[in-house]
Amino acid sequence: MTKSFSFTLNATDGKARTGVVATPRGDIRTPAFMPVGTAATVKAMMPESVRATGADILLGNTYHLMLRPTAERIDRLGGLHKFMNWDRPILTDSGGFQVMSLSDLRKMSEEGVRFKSHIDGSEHWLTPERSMEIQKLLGSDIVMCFDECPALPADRDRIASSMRLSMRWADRSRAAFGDRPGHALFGIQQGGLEQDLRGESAEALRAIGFEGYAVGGLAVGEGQQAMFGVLDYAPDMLPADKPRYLMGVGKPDDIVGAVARGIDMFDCVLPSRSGRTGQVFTRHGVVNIKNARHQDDPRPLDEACGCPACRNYSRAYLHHVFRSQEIISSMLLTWHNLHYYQELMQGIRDAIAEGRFAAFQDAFHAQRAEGDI
Ligand code: PRF
Ligand code: ZN
Repeated sequence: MTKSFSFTLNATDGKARTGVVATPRGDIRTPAFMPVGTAATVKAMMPESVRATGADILLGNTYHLMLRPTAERIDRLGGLHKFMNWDRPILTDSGGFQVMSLSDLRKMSEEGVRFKSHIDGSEHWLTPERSMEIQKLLGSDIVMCFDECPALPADRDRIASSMRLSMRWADRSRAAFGDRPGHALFGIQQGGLEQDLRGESAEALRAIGFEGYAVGGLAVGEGQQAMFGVLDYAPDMLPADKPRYLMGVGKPDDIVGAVARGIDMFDCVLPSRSGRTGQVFTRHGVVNIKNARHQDDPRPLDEACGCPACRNYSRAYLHHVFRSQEIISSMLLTWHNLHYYQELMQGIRDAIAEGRFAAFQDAFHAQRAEGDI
């Protein structure tokens, strides 16, 4: 018998929750942070290194993989897990959001979206049905509905009609996904910053029924205050017994604030991308390794961090290899950043389990207020 997909809540503290999403490929401890492996790699990291940072699950992208090397090729080669040498769970985004942000010459209709590849200008179609087919060919464990996410600010009519289109696409995604034991389909709530539209969207998704629910359409230019304003009510509109995933978020303080409002899963390019641009996350805030103040500094990036960059190298060395554009710079800084994020998530999970999440939040903000010394 195939092991099934399930979500178990172990503890709550205020609105914050900790639990486990169980899948046939392994457990995902929540609140969870998913490193982004867009093109079948978490850039600058071996999969075993990503695992060593504490990641339980990676995110992959329909949009990028359908264009190169194509979903059919990955399927012929045994699926995405084998292709990229990651045997734990993979969540794939459905492509709609990336088409909007990356492709050229998009044409939207009820049926789906036609677009030109940002790589070679070739023409492609994505529909809810094709997105489900691609995510199946990839072998994704958690499949996302095909949706549309308008950039903010947008007027209310545009937000409403886009949300309603996404809900019709959610219905088509559910039908096309079919019956796949051990695999999950997540719905995506839209509705911008409008409480009633968020409610209408949640209602539509609950009527269809999903294994998990994402809050989409945030972190698209509205700012943290407005995002938290929506998160004050949006997670409560989604079923309490299913995982809730905030897509594309975020900075460490976004994550802490979203967990406090009832979110269980996150993904963001920030730790990996910043690793390649010299931005380093520490418990005292962001450090830019490019800064000349590091060039003679024999201390590690973060005394308290157990990652290879902090255990084995000085700030002076990390500064030097960054300035010299050496490949090891991206490797070490990405490792550190992913390690920082996973330690943050572990700290969050422990605090919720022990009923001290409010104190954890206070300590988190106090340490950052000290600044890097
Ligand atoms: N929809 C999808 N992917 C996403 C988003 C969305 O709204 C966001 C919004 N932050 C990031 N990634 N499908
Ligand atoms: Zn480190």
